Amino acid sequence: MTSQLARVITIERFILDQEELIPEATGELSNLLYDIALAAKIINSHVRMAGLADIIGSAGLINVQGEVVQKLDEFANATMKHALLRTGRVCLIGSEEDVDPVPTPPGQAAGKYVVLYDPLDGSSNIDVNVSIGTIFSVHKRLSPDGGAGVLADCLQSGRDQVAAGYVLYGSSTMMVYTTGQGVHGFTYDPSIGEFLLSHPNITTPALGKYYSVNESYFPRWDARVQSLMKCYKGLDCGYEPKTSRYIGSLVADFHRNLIAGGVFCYPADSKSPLGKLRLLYECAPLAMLCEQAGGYASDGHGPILDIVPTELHQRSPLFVGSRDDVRLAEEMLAGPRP
Ligand code: P6P
Repeated sequence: MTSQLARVITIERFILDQEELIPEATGELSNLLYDIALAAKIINSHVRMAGLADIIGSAGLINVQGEVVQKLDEFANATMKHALLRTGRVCLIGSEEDVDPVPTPPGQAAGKYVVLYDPLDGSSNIDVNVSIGTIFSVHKRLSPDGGAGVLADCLQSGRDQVAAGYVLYGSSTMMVYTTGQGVHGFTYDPSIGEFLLSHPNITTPALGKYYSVNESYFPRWDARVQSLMKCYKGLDCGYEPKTSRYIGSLVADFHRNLIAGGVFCYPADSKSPLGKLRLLYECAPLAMLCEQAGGYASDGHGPILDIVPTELHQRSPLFVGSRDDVRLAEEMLAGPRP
């Protein structure tokens, strides 16, 4: 039994081991990651109950006031805020669910970190029981220590993130994160309420087997994007054909491609000139994770991580995943219009 226990590494233990590798670490980032892991456990418990809410509620088995019937993405947003804004580690959060950044409450100590997140991406998939996810990005504040943070603290390039990660509420619940020392995945064991190390040092193949895109937008794409997708299918350019896999839930599509190799594309199109996905709390954190795993993330012309944002909710086209597959996208989009 002892040997088995010795092999079980909780996310808390792993974060602490990682912290010990950095002499100047104060432990604040470690505690911030614990806070996010706790929020993930709470969100997970409600996501797992979502399908039963009406049944449980109508049976009067639990009080359906407040949380259970509250929209899950609003609940996830409230849970992340509660986990982050009262700890003294964070001075500001930016959420997909809030128009403006949310500072620490008056009288509450403001810390040195800023957290940007999508609390429950793909929440429209909940009703059909498709995997969904939470995505987060962590920066150090630029404004002077002490008071609450300001918008400028959010508008930093992805290259300056100190941590990034996601929680995937899938067939199992996983938390995957990086602090710049590789990408590590943890699977939730509900029997003990812990995230356990299951995927240390994730790396993604240079050439992937999958391509992920919403093919129904083909008529809206620039001709060069149309040509790129034909290449991924193995048509017209001698490229090894890929298998199409598109769940329509960003974290689920990204995670499959990260592990198995592949490229996820959300190009600009005639209706969405900057695509649909948000730079600060979707594209940038996934770009950091992907590059840490040996992949690459581009807006079609250059690294996602080099884009300096000007707005909290700005969008960006996204090509992310296996390095060579994303580089092909840049080559094809740089070429002359066919
Ligand atoms: P489309 C879900 O609504 C989401 O934000 C991402 O999770 C997903 O990758 C994308 O939108 C799907 O968008 O236009 O293909 O439905």
